[in-house]
Amino acid sequence: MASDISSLLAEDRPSASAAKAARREAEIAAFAEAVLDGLARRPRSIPSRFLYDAVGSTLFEEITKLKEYYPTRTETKMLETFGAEIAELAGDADILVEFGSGSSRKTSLLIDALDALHTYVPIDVSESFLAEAAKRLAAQHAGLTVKPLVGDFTRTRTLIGTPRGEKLGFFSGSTIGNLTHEEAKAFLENAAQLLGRGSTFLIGVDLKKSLDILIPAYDDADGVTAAFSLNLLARVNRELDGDFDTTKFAHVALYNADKGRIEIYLESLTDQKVNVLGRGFTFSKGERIHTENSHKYAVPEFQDLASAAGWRPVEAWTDNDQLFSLHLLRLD
Ligand code: AVJ
Repeated sequence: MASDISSLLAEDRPSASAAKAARREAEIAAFAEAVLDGLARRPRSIPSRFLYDAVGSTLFEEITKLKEYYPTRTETKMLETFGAEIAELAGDADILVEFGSGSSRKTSLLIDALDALHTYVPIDVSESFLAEAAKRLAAQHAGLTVKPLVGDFTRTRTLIGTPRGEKLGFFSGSTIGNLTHEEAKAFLENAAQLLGRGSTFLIGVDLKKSLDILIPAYDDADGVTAAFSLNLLARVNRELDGDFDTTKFAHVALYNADKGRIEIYLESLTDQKVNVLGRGFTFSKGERIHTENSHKYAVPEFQDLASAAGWRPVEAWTDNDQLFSLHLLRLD
């Protein structure tokens, strides 16, 4: 098993570290383009995927432990409760393909429930996260072959190096909520290509609910979510020679009922000018940068979207408080 993940762990190999440096450089260039572009546009926006650098990923881990943030703990509990049922409906899946190597706790619960499983393929852009997750899961599940794939799972077109067999896809945490309906449909179509006919797909999707629950989940009392958002500006300062004063921006989370989504913004608290890579950007007081969407779906709404992308809804589970849903889809 060690040999399966060794390519990721061999950071001392010159070719591996050169490739890693090249990837890091490409990621900074992509960040630069997104920021310069996004700040020049109206309304201003920066894609949410840039929230997850090392600091952002650590802060997101903290978010998942907040009392206000129900999705992670609810979904974990649902995997405990419905694991056996999910495994039964997923047939004898022997390969688990995870989109974004999420919390290994959730993945572990699913792996435990799947008797015939022999291979686990996590796909993630973050090489270090991937190596960590791969190592932990390989250690926890004797006999499981782990074959990590570095890449953007919305763009991954083939599962290189993956053996033949019945595949189960797993996309947890309502990460699909970051995508617009159109993007989510394109993602589901791409996943269908990747997983192939006869495969099944388990997706965690956050439900529409009362704003009394929803808003605090994205604007907690301790300000952890605010710190997570503001880290995007700190990242600009770190990587793009920016001079954002993070005390002069506020985290704003609101629910757009028309679009069925939480929208997150960074709002300028004053008239100010900010420099990024030698370019000046002026903000007037109250002006916002859109940084994230988190779409919420009623069960039939998500089933319609999945069907439009070619997947057949097999089963949908919800928790007793109707906070979160797990959808099992099949590609006939
Ligand atoms: C990682 C996209 C699932 O939308 O709930 C949480 C991101 N942002 N708090 C979500 C997030 C602020 C999270 N997802």
